[in-house]
Amino acid sequence: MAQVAAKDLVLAEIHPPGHVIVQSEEVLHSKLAELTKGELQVQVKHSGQAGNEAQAWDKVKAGTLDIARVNLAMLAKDMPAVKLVSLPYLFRSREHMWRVLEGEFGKRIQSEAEKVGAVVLTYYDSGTRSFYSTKQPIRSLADFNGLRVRVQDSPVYKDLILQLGGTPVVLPYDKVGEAFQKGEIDAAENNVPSYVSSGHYKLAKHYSFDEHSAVPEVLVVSRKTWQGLSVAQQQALSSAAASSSAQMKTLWADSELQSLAKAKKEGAVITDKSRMSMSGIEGFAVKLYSKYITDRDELETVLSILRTK
Ligand code: BDP
Repeated sequence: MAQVAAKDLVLAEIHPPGHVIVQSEEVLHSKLAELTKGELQVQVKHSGQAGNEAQAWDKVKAGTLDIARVNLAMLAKDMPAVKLVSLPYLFRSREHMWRVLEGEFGKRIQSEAEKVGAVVLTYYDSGTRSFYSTKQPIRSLADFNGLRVRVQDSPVYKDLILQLGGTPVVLPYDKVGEAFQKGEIDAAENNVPSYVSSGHYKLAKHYSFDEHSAVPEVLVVSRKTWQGLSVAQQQALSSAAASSSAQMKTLWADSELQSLAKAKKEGAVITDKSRMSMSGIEGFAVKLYSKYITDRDELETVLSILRTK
């Protein structure tokens, strides 16, 4: 087969340098250059230079962007399996989540991605997501009453906020700070590294550790780009992606700790899970589960996730 010429693959990333995800993409870059002796390079377009997540995902599907790093929750509209994995309180632990992604369920995600024109390269940790608010801490279900809560563009999260009694406001990540400043939203939710790196901790200083979801990050390459690579290049890209994900696993916990320390030092008020009274939340979760588990197969899938040791 003819040798494929040296090329740059553009990777769209919304986070700025210094974020643990960007650090992991730098590992991807150097590992790939090393494995292909510079023949294949990843150019990380950080800070949203190549568009927001929804735009990047659309371009990957259309084959006009090589690689996107997005939060898996953003793919829920196109991939039924993602709706299931976005359900709150699904994973018992980070280890549980990884075993699910690396098992049968991961294969289903892969095949659903392929149907819409993308290949899953790897996943990255994203910790757990919790709510944060401007005026007062969220400590119980009653605190959601009338609250305008920014969510990612995912039907599951819109429904979660509605169930809790708040008003969901869908906004791209880069518009959240402005919406807080203009008083258009009262709350949002994210993991601690993103809460801090985005500067949201300065605008909404009450962070309440309810840890309602744990949806990983995903690295997807367009089918068009994938098919334009030689088999050796595909293997190098997969292997470099796996190395960057492994490296990220070692960086994540530290990034959470450092971000939390910074937020606290600069005035964020953290409410621990033990100080929150979210009793009754199971009732809302059940309603959400029954809406999204639409048939026997989906039920089997969710049960097999829950049964994964
Ligand atoms: C961050 C994820 C990013 C999400 C963002 C958000 O890394 O991919 O899209 O949250 O809330 O933690 O939009």
